Amino acid sequence: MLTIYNDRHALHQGRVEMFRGELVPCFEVPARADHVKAEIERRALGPLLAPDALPDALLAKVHAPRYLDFIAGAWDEWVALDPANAERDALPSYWPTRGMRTDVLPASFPARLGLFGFDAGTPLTAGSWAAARHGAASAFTAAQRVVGGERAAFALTRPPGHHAGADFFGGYCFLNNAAVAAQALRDAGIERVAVLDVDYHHGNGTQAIFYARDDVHFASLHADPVTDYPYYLGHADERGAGAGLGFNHNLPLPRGTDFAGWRAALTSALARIAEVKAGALVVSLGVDTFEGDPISGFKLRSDDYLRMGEDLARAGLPTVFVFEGGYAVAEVGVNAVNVLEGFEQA
Ligand code: SP5
Ligand code: ZN
Repeated sequence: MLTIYNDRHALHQGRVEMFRGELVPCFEVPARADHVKAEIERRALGPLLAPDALPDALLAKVHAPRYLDFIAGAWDEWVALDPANAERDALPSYWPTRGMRTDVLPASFPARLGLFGFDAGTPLTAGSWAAARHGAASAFTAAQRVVGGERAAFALTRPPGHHAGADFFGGYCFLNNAAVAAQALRDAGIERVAVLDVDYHHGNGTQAIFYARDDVHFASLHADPVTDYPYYLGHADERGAGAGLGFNHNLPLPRGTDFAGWRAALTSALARIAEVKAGALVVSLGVDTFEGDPISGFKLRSDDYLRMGEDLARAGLPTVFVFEGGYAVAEVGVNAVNVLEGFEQA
C-alpha cells in the first residue's frame, strides 16, 4: 500500500496538556508517527511518498475562513503577547458558553484562542500550523492517488484531525484530514463518500462538518460519550439533519468493549455504508482502541487489527486511510500497520 507521509509532522511538538488541574506531558507525541513509519519500512508495506501541495480552495470547503485566518497566525500572536511565550505552549483558559457571543471576535488573543478551541488539552506550538497543513496535504494526496486508481492509500500524519470542526480545534486536532480526503473524493466526482471513524473517541469534528449533507455519510464506532471524551457529541440518536438525515451513524460502545463486541458494531456500520451506496471509503484510523492505550478503555489486541483490516477490505471500496489517535507509543506502529496489512491480504 502507498503511504503519503507528512515528513513535517514533528514541527508540531506539544509540551503539555491540562489534565485534572495539572499540566501533564502530551500523549500525542512525534514518536507515534515515527513508529508507524518504521513498521511500514520493516514490513516493506510499500513506498512512502511526500504530499503534493494542498489547494487552498479544498481546505476552504472544510474549514471556515475566520478559523483558518486565526490558526495560521496564532503562534505569532501568542509570542507577540510576551516574548517569553516562545518557549511555552498556547492553551486556552476562557470559553464562551451558552448565551455568549461567538460572532464578534475579541481583539484579545487568549479570548479568541478559547473561542476557537474547545479544550485545554490541545497545545498550539510554533510548528502546529505547518505540520497540520502538510497533514491535510497528505490526506488530499492520498485521496488523489485513490482517484487515480490505487485500491487504497494511507495518509500517515500527525497532529490528528477528526476532532477539528469547520471552525474549531481540540482533541489534539487542528485541521480535519479525513474531511479533506472525503471532500477531495467528492470533488473528483464520486457521488457519495463514506467516512468510517474507528478511533476510540467520537469524531465530533467530522460529524459536525458533514451533519447536514447527504453526499458524505459519517459512521463512527467509539466509547460512549456519557463516560468518555469528547463527551458532548457522539450519541446514537444523532442521525443527521435536513438533507443529511440518515447519513450519520453513531455506534457508541461501553468501556471495556473487546474485539468481539467491537466487530459486531463494525458489521452494522459497514452494512449501512453498503445501503447508502458509497463509492469510496475514508477510514479515520485511530488505534487507541488497543488494550494497552494509556487514555482509553477498549480491549483490542494487536492481532485484532489484522481482522479489522480484512473486514474493511470486504467493503470492496477504494479506501483512504487517515491516521488519527493511538497513544501506546511502542505498539502503535504494529497495530496501525496490522490494519493496513490485513486489508491488503484480504
Ligand atoms: C485524536 C484523539 O485520539 N484525541 C483524543 C483527545 C483526548 N483528550 C482528552 C484525554 C482525556 C484523558 N483521560 C485520561 C485518563 C488517563 N488515566
Ligand atoms: Zn482517539
